[in-house]
Amino acid sequence: MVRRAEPLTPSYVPRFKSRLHDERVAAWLGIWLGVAFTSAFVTGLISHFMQQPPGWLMWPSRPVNLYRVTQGLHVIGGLATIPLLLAKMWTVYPRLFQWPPVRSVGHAVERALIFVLVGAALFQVVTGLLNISYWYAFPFFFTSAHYWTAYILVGALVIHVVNKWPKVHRTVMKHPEDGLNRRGFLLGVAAASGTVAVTMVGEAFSPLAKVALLAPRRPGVGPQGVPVNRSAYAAGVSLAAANDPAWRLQVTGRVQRELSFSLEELQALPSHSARLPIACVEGWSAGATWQGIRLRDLLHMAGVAEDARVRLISMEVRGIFRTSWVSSRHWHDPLTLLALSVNGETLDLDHGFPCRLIAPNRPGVHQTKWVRQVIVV
Ligand code: HEM
Ligand SMILES: Nc1nc2c(c(=O)[nH]1)N[C@H]1C(S)=C(S)[C@@H](COP(=O)(O)O)O[C@H]1N2
Ligand SMILES: [Mo]
Repeated sequence: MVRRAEPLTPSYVPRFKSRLHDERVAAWLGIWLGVAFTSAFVTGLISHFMQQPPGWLMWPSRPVNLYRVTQGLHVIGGLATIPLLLAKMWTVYPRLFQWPPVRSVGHAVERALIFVLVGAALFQVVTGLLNISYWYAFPFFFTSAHYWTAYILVGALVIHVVNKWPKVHRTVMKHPEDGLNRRGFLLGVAAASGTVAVTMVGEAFSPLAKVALLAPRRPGVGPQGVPVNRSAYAAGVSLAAANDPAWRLQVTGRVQRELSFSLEELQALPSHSARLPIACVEGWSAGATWQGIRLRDLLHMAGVAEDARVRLISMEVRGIFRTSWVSSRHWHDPLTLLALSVNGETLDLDHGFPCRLIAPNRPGVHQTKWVRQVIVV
């Protein structure tokens, strides 16, 4: 093949001799990152649409662990992507000094999009990492910024993949043999990524909880063996208020008869148990055995339409988690409980005493604690 002569490069443009800055390493890292970002996008959208379902969409309540798996994959997979992203940036950074910087309008656009791609990728992992570390250092609302940047990232990624596909095809698909130091570098990056994954995955997969050194929450660690996300103190719910003899659980709204129960009356109702996880949007999850009243039993006692939606209200006065919606699919599920106890003990105040929702395949933010009112709509 005849190559055009490279244009003369000015002397201030540095030269990079390492073979690790080559196309082949960049292509392999690119493939891995493409898979990782696609998985983050899909699982991220699942999380978004579980929390804000459009009118036509009703999530199934089974399998019970679905959200636990998708959100665990999102957060733990996302963190394992960081070493890949850093390695990729290091491999290709000599291109910043490429001469001439642009060859055509098309090339200029292509390069500009790479800056968008890198910026969006860094933004996603940095905001995600800060969010799960409870370090709200950014002045914007995490969820919206992270959500919209996902589309920018994926848009730029698709264009980038289309542009680079011939190169990937040439360097990766057609050359099965490889140099040792390239392979060693890629193995090292994969090992770094694997280490992050292994030291995180125990936050969702309890057999590995002991090695979850990087995880902010761990199954088994917390009152009654279940981690607590926001304590009663932080939510402004006092033991005195929860223990108040005047406390009632109310079932109101579009019902045939309004109901009101004291704690003793609730305890006297038929009780059921369910083995279900709390699966936090932050990626950690923990299974527990819950005991309490089926929400559907309460709603049938009150007399409601089969397709009614239900809104739960917490004793918590402020805070975005003080209410949540329960779809008809979810309240019909026999595993959906207003739990009074967990792992054989009366709920700890931090787990929502006197009464909290626990339902299958539902983000933790919607497992409302300290429920005091069930409103049928
Ligand atoms: C270190 C990497 C990452 C971490 C730790 C992380 C963390 C999180 C967390 C904690 C949430 C839940 C937000 C909430 O509902 O309150 C979330 C949602 C989401 N993430 Fe990520 N993320 C990471 C990377 C990514 C990447 C690379 C993408 C895009 C390809 C992405 C796209 C999304 C989307 C679309 C949502 C849904 C936002 C919503 O509910 O509106 N994330 N992420
Ligand atoms: N009223 C109320 N309910 C709440 C919360 C809250 O802050 N207030 N936190 C939610 C979140 S984010 C999670 S992950 C689960 C955690 O439940 P746990 O603290 O019992 O593990 O409760 C949910 N229910
Ligand atoms: Mo959560």
